[in-house]
Amino acid sequence: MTTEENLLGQVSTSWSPENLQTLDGMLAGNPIIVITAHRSPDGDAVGSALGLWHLLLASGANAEVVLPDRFASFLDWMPGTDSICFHEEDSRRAESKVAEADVLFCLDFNGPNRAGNLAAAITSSKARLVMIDHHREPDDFAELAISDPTCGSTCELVCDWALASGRWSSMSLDAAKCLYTGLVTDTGSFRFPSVSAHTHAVVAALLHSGLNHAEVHESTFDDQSLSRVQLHGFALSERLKIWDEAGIGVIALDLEDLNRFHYVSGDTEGLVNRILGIRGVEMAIFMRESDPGKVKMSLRSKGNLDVQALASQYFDGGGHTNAAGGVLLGMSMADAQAKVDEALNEWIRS
Ligand SMILES: [Mn+2]
Repeated sequence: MTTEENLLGQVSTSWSPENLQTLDGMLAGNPIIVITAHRSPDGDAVGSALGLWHLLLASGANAEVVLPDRFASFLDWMPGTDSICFHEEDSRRAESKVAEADVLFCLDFNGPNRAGNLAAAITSSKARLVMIDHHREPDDFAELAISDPTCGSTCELVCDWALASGRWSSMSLDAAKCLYTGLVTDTGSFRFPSVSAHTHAVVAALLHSGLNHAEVHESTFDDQSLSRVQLHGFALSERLKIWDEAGIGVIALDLEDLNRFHYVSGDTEGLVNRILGIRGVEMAIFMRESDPGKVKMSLRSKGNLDVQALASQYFDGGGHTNAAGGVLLGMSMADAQAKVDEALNEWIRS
């Protein structure tokens, strides 16, 4: 038995024989395929989109990747990024591609509103929609919805599809690199509870296909600018507030802080996990003023502490039990911090 065959019994149950058959039917007859992912695409969004794209191209499909906006530069190395059409750079072209698609893959998001400015094009597209995602509480918008909130990454679900549909032989080195990137970034380098034996088995299968995982890790994590590293140092030493009793750590960076360290998109990635790494901290919150009057939030937690519930109740957000995001609109950083203090006090009391 090959490694791939050994894995087949463990693929996400979302890939039922019926779902596999439905997707096979959708892909028959050389349709125009467009692959998209959520706005502010992260490693899993870009990785799953490009990974699926490479897999489909290898079997001769007519496929393109269209994303709402750019991703952080630490993902620029991924094979295929030059071919992506970005809505924020050419909205007309992006919208017409989505409109003319026969099959539209929606990866790593579970409702059109998560696709930013592409949302309207997705909703009005004549394409048959396929959602592949692992966030909780999906909207009912896709003809075929593969939703597995127990799975650590969308890339794992795409790997499962390659295994279960018999397309693993199309797994090129480029596809493997992209999919591994999502597997490693969305699991905090395989540390979150969502990581399973199957996750590691999928990685083993990628390694059997020739993947150099160390190279992916270096390209993704060991290529940071000095100013980014210094921004992290500043944030941790000057902007971290610890709620000792509650085991909560909060970092807030305003535009002035960010400008001082020549902030570019992606520079604060990972900072929230540094907070969570502090002894006694069970919940980490990172706040960043992205525009005047707009504060973006990242939340992380240990164990069963549910930051998704906190984010959806107070910060107009959502995500997973241990990793969530949110946003506060129409307030200064000082107001946003007051709002967070108030929410946390209420949360602790409840
Ligand atoms: Mn994801």
